[in-house]
Amino acid sequence: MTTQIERSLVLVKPDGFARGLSGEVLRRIEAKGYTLAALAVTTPTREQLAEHYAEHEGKPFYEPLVDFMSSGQVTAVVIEGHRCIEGFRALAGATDPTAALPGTIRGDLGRDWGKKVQENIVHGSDSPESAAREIAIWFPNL
Ligand code: IDP
Ligand code: MG
Repeated sequence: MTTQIERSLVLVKPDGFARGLSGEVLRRIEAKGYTLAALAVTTPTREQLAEHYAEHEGKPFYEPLVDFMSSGQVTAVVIEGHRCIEGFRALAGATDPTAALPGTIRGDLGRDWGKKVQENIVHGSDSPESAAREIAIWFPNL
């Protein structure tokens, strides 16, 4: 019997990419012990983002979120390791960077800029189902 090693989709969002924080995010992922299965720098299309953020369609921050996420380059990463979905969410910290605890990516590196959407450095899948769906969007050939 083979054990399925868990995978998660991580994005260094345009704010993090523009600030040169891709390396710092990758450093924390690798220091935690997860491995990298795929890596790409890309400027997301609105179509890609509509798929990726389908669950948020209709929410007040949805349009600002798509505007923000399509505003520049991102680093897209597939990480691997047992319970890496939960583990990366813990590394990332709370969605609101002001509330995110020091020690987390968002808590250490992010802040509120008074915009309609929280710019919070990273995305991480929140369940195995989301991870499979999101990995297919960003890495269709994986
Ligand atoms: P997550 O990224 O922590 O999983 P989600 O609820 O999936 O958070 O929201 C997706 C993204 O939308 C967040 O990372 C953040 O950039 C933005 N966002 C979520 N909730 C709000 C909000 O209440 N106000 C502004 N932006 C938000
Ligand atoms: Mg989410």
